[in-house]
Amino acid sequence: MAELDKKEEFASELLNEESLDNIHHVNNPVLDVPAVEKKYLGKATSYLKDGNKFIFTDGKASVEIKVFSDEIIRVRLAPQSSFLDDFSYAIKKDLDLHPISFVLEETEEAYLVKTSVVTCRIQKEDFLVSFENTYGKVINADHKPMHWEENVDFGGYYVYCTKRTAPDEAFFGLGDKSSNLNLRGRRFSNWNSDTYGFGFNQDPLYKTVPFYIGVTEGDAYGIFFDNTFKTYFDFASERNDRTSYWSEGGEMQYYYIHGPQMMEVVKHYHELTGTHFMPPLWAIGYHQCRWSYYPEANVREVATQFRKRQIPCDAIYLDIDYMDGYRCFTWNKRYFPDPKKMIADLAADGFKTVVMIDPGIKVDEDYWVFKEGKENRYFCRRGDDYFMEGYVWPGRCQFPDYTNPKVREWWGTLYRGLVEDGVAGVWNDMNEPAVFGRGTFPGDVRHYYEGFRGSHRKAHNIYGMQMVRSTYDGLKKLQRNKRPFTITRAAYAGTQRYSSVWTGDNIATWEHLRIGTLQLQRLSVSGLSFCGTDIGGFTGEPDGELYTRWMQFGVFSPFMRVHSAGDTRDREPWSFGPEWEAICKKFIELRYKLLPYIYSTFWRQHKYKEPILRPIALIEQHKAQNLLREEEFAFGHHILVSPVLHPGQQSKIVYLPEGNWYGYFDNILYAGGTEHQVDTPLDEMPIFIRGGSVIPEYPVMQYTGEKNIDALRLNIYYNEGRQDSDIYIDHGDTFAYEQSVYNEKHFIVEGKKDGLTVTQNQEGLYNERFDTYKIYFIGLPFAVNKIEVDGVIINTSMDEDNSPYFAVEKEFRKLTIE
Ligand code: MIG
Repeated sequence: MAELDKKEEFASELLNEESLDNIHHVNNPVLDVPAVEKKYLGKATSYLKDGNKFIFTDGKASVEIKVFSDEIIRVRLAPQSSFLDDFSYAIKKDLDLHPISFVLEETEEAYLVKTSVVTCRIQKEDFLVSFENTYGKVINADHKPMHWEENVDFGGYYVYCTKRTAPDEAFFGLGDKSSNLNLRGRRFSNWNSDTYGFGFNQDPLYKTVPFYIGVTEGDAYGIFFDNTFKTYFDFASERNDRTSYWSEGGEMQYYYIHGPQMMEVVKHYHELTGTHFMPPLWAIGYHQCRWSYYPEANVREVATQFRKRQIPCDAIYLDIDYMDGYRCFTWNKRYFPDPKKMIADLAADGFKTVVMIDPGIKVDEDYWVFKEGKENRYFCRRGDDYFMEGYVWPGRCQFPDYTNPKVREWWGTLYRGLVEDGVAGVWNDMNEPAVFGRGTFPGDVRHYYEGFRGSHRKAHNIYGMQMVRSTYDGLKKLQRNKRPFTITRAAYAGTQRYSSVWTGDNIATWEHLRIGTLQLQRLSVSGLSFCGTDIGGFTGEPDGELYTRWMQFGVFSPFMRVHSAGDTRDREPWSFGPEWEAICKKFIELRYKLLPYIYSTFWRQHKYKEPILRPIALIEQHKAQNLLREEEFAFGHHILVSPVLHPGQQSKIVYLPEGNWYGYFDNILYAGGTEHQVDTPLDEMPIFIRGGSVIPEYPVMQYTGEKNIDALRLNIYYNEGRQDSDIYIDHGDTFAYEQSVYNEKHFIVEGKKDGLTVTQNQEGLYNERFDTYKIYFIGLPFAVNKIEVDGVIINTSMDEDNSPYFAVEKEFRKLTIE
């Protein structure tokens, strides 16, 4: 088998190094297999219609075009005309997509599959597939016909698609890549890998999301190449005028997603792959992690310090050392003699406990998890039926086959003890899967793959996703329908339905802070919105300044957690001395003030499929320079930030999208659509609020739910013109929101030179505990004479800080101020 591994390695090296047109690795004598040539589709000669599918053939091979909706069209290729089973782990089960209208037209040269917004053209002569909008503008087109090559070693085909690339075309998405936002000019591969201390442009990393967005001449479209084998993407890197994607197996199967807005493309991608459920409110608070906090006294001390120093924190993590010899679902009783008591005490003090669970199960006949797994044949086996064994933290291990629903069910139940102990969330690591020494499983390992079966070559990239899916399902049952909190390192497209993600073992350097800002923006537009980096850097040691600047970025990371490797200096917010502590505290407090806004932004993600972090390109794709901007980004619709990425930086240039923006700290008004130079003192970062926004704010709390809100503060930023805002509130913990038990408030703010109106309407069945809003107006360009709420004139109130506000009943419909 070692030889086979080597061959595979060699083949992939060749794929990386050789010209795309010369990938005849099968002709290479070292690989010692017969020569096979690339085959291309011939002439499209006839077609069949079957519901919303059309099957075109050249006499030998077939291409299926399926209309999922007016904007989403899937293309599949079957070299011998027999399509593979139509099954995908990425696509959500309860797909609710229907085309409004579609027709097939045939001309002398082409077949045209038309929906109300896009035409898919299949050129008869050469079988080239292209997509054009209703004005006849070609948005995306094959450069060559789809092609393939027989895989003599494993069966099946290497499959290829090559598209034309416009001179101005820019590329976004692809999940977890540590490269510039615009991917043009680079080649990537997808093979989930444990990449400790990865670098800029290192590839592949931990996750696989074979979905990208192209933007040319202001028009955006998406391609989702739903193939779980090792896949490759070349964005005009090898040849300036073409973009290719290919795979080492499986089917050429991709979804074309019509824009023309990038935001629409991302939304449609979410229609296929789902969104993240509403996280429990505590999951978006501040989290403290370390490899590892132990023994118990150490965990308690960290918690005590947070409360003593009045730095908010909602969760503490236990990394692998809490286990007994790294056996999953056990406790090291020497370090944690009474975990239930410890967790209960922490909970009483407002801390949730999150624990790590890895896939490797120690081979140990006295360990019940191993015994159950062995007896029930739950562990993965090699091609010839021997167990898949490999070394990880516990020593010699076997690994559950999470692609089997029975195994997932079993794995889910294993969390019972931890849940009974009071554990609130689970962190799944090493699920690329990672194996010491050899990297991962050999290719011959077999997987059940939902009954469709396959080797590890096919299951590798979805292994981690299925693991965390099983964790999610198990927790959901055990916690009686409370919202689970899960986090995973490995992922495939669609993992957002089960988990949040973090970017793995980064490094405590300024460069890595910058890489993190790129990764999180990219993950967000690739469907994995609930994402974060190890704040401060996992390996290596930050100084106070880097740590603090990273904490500032952390406030605007959807997932906010400090984590670090154990052999490095302490990383608690107070570890760098009082000056840094004060700034970190201020920023963690800011996170807690913004919680209702952040929570509402998660709702916009869950319900309306809008990514949480939004690159400037996503906001304003029509301006060519914006396709290269990557330091500033929006956090939801109303806040724009630009993290400080250099030591000693005194000021930076920030581009603000069109509209008006207010500096968060000084309420200074900035005109959008242009760049501004702004100061960046250490205790501030550039944060801007969109004019016309309604931003809800909570008082600072030490943990979510610490205080009842008796009046909700709303900051309303004046703007001339109209702006919409939403606020989402529920009780923060169950799935009752699926039955409309929530409150969604819509505000419309309309400003004129001498007045402002705010209208509100609400939906949902949840009734919050508070009755009033405390409304603060920011940036009013006129002196207030009169404020009228639903026809009644009201007076100004003064708060403790002597700032004027208006106390308004939460049910108000219309407020005018002049
Ligand atoms: O081989 O559990 O990325 O967050 O602290 C290292 C120990 C295993 C890698 C994870 C990291 C975690 C560490 N893990």
